[in-house]
Amino acid sequence: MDKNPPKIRTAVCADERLQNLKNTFEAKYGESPLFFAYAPGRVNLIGEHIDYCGYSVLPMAIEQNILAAVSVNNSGTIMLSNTNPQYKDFSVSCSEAIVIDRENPMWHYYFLCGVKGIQEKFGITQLVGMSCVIDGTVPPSSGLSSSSALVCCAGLVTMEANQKSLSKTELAEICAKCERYIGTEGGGMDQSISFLAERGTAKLIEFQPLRATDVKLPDGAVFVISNCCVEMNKAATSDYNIRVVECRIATKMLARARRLDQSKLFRLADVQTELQASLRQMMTLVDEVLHPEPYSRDEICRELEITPEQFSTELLSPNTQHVTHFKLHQRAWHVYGEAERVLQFKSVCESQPAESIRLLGELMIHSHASCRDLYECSCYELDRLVDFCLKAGAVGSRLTGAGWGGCAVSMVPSEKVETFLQAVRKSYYLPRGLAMDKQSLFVSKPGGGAAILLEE
Ligand code: ADP
Ligand code: NG1
Repeated sequence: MDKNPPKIRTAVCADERLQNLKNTFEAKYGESPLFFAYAPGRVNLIGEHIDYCGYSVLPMAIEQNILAAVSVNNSGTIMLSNTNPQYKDFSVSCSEAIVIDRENPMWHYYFLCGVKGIQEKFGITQLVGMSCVIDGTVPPSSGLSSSSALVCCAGLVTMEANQKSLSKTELAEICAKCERYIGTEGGGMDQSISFLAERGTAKLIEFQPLRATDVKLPDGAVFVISNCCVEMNKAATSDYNIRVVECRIATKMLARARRLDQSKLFRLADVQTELQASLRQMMTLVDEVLHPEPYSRDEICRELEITPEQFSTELLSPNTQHVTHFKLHQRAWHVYGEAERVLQFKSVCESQPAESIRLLGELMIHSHASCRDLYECSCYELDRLVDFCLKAGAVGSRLTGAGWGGCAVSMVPSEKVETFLQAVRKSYYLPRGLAMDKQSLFVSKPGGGAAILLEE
């Protein structure tokens, strides 16, 4: 396979959105931008809530992205503005330490996460001043990774403005780490696909070491994204981190039951690696060791032989200190089952049997059921939407991204797309009076990864 990976720097192409952004930039700062940069959102086809457990996921980039126009200035200040008036102007001195307020996850803090990531990577004491205008088309808080697209775009912009150079893999790793400053203990899928995506192909993303492998999707079907229009902001709520914590505790409980050194194991994948077991065997182990009733703090402390203080400081995160009960069996069962479905999905795409589309659809349906019933990361509207998508002709449909709202991704035979879109409009959007624009119901093809655009 002789394939040249796309370059991170490319020439600017004339484009209406870029021109509008350039005009906004000039009106705001009285000068032209030096360069543009963008980072895409993503849709995860399968593999939900398993990246932070160490398991591979299978996303593709979408066309919607975060685009920035940037110039370097001598003001010693980072100035941020946004084409969406909902996101207010912000500026910060380059000589101040970057502080990210987790209690109040405003838009500019996501940008500052990216700045901080690059600053730390290179130990930069004085960042250059930058003037930026941001324009985003990824629907926010909808499971399509608008936040990571913003963090990745900010990381890329900061690297370029400070005349540093990094590979896409390094950028992905830095941005996965620095987005956690906002408080969400994410697993790295979003930043990885935002940088490593290539037009025309979905990717299997593996972690430690980070790798992205092409996955050829079958001909004859397309992926349609539909937004249930319930927004869920991860950083402003604790649901996401509660799941991360439950998986961490389940890891320790399984490790202890098999006499492994629990202090060294943090992710469910670590236990599997130590035991050299199959995913099926791990599910049997979950059944043997964990009970389905929620665990209290006392019970966990007793089983793990740790003090309540150790429990709070070593296992919980700042925004999960209030949680009293933890569902360990359900969460671990979902993770191992979903990890297996990712491998099956990839294997069907590789071997492309006659029944590929039906098989992939079934995996998506099982994935959604597991997210809904075991991981409890769906919501009423999203479940309704998934049901309507299946009734409208999708062979598979499931929530995508963190969940608790946001988008579903459906696999639809190509010849049924038009009737599918009509039926979903009629059954979900019209009765609820919801807008049906490019943000809420659209066909998505695998898009390319983040890039810096320079004028020739
Ligand atoms: P997602 O699932 O889309 O990543 P999150 O709730 O994690 O959702 O992040 C959404 C947050 O990202 C928004 O509340 C906002 O702070 C930021 N964000 C998203 N899109 C933009 C944008 N176009 N401009 C500025 N900030 C944005
Ligand atoms: P979104 O959908 O962007 O909120 C989140 C995490 C991912 C992954 C998915 C669930 C971040 C930045 N992203 O994605 O790492 O765990 O949920 O599969 O935390």
